Amino acid sequence: MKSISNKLASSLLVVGAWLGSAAHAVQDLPGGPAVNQLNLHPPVTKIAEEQHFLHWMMLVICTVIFIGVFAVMFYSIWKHRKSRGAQAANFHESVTVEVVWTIVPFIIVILMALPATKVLVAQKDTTNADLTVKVTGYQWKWGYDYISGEGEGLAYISTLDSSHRQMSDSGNVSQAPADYLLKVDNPLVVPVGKKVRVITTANDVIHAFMVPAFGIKQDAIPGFVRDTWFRAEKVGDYYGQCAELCGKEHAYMPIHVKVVSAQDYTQWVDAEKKKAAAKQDDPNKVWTLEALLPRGEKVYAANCAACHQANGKGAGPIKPLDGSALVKDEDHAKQIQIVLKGAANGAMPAWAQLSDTDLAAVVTYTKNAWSNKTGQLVQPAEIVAQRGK
Ligand code: HEC
Ligand SMILES: [Cu+2]
Repeated sequence: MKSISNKLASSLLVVGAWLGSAAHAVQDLPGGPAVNQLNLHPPVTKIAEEQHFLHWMMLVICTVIFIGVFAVMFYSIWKHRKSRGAQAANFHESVTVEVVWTIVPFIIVILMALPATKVLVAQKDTTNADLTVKVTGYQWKWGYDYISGEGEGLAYISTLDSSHRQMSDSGNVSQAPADYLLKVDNPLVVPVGKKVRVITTANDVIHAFMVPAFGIKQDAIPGFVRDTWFRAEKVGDYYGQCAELCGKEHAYMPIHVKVVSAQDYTQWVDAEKKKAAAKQDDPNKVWTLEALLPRGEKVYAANCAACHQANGKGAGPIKPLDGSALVKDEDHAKQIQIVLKGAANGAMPAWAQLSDTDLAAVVTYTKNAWSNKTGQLVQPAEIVAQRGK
């Protein structure tokens, strides 16, 4: 089956390559999409391998039946045509024919359903996981929380690299790298050979967590939890995307899963734990403007620039922050409330999931960036006070 599928896929690829040869030199991304790719992604889990087998087995069976049925049909039409004086046979009920055309399709269906059911049941078996990660879909980023197993307690947000977003906006993709629009700041890191249970949910609208190389795709629904699992068998980088239309930035919420060796995973967990401890900002800490601004600039680039632009000018219904009376106001409450709760029915999203210090930093940044040189400083304590309101 493998060799048939590979041959078929590669001959289709030749046609694809010929069609696409005029395009500029994009490269394959190992673990992600390939140029002129027609076959499924190379499988990295047993489940994905089984899915490949099912896909090609069904396709071959259906093709054989299709060719067989149509060959008999066209041959009969041609052979028994009127101009040759064909006489229609005149008989009713043939027990033999009826038994045969009931039993043969029944056997075929069973042959297809048995292995498919086996895989389906295996896909749904999320028990005995070594590691459980909760994946939360946000408009438009992913949140990863390590719920149990090694790394328990780690939690972070994964967002598309802002330089890729800018490249997309500019329309100039001649220099696009192989991981164009798939590069994120914080990939999901998991150990090789371990069963990882993924619990999906969402914060706003329905998203879907999909990694083709693992053969997984699971809706992430607000107010519900769903789960799926994978056991990656090869170290490497694997890519996917949100697979449920979730709004205007749907195309910009990629998934990057980094599969590493057990030792590397332990090292990564230790490093992340240390980083998290160091970052554990004290919301009562009193910051200086110089210390808070660079942090605010980073938070702004990662979360706000996609809409408000790096230059703070906004666009269309997205209000400019540069020169905004609200942003420059001495009274910080209104601006903090908009940032915490969103505005215009979510057109301006709520950012309550960011930490107090990150929020204080980004509000402070917008109050001092561009032409807004107000010199105003917002402390994390002010964010804490506004959260309850
Ligand atoms: C998805 C697009 C989007 C993102 C991302 C976004 N905003 Fe907004 N923002 C808007 C829109 C749209 C408005 C206008 C809302 C309205 O009409 O009242 C707005 C308004 C605002 C306002 C009020 C401006 C005024 O003059 O009334 C502030 C302050 C603001 N955003 C801050 C931020 C900050 C800080 C971030 C990042 C943490 C951010 N925004 C991220 C879309 C966005
Ligand atoms: Cu989505």
